[in-house]
Amino acid sequence: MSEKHLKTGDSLPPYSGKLRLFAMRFCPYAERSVLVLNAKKLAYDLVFIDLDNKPEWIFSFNPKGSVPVLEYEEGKAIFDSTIINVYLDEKYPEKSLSTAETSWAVLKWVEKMSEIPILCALTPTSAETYHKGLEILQKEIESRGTTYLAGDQPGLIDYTIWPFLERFLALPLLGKTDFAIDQSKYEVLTVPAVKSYCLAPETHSKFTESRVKGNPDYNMLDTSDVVCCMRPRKKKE
Ligand SMILES: N[C@@H](CCC(=O)N[C@@H](CS)C(=O)NCC(=O)O)C(=O)O
Repeated sequence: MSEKHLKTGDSLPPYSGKLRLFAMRFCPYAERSVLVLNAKKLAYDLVFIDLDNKPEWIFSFNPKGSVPVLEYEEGKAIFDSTIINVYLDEKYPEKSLSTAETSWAVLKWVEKMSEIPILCALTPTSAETYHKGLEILQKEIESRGTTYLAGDQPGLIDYTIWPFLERFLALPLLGKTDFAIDQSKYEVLTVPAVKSYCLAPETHSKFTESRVKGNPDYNMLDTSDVVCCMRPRKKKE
């Protein structure tokens, strides 16, 4: 899988017949859908796009030009991570990730937490909201005696919140130690679907720094020695 982000003028890679997800490597919403594709062990192609210089064809899949977008049949696409994930879970029910257990209160908190701008624009108030939400989710898990929000196995709700937890781990590296979370509190870190795509806090902070400077380094994983999923990556020859 190439980590290179396609940009304006680049052509659309040929459709292989598999599901195809258009994403940006550092986008938490796109990550939600990658995690669900992985958890359901579906075959798919992943195409990254440069959000500052978008390839023209992305608008034919999503007029908003945002990611993630799922091309589920050639030329047919849906967008928005929540919609994509519900679609995938219903279309491929073999390993169902939804659960009737999740309470409305938890769903509301997850929604609230997902709206919080992280890394680049976190404020003390939004960090406080996030921590409160995390506490409520943790209490819910404890009161039900399960490992995850969805039960003994992670489900849609866990994959929906995970990308935000992952990014919170990078806060100390960006000088925001007070806002950091205790990762030992949340078991989803040990799940294979998460492990194979998650990025180390160092990687998130490096990308964020480039973004704050106004020049997001979308292709940094293609060219540098940054740590991905705790594994050192080789420099390209
Ligand atoms: N509600 C959407 C949010 C998606 C979103 O905001 N994605 C960002 C990237 S992280 C994006 O594509 N922004 C549009 C842009 O940068 O032009 C979802 O859950 O999929």
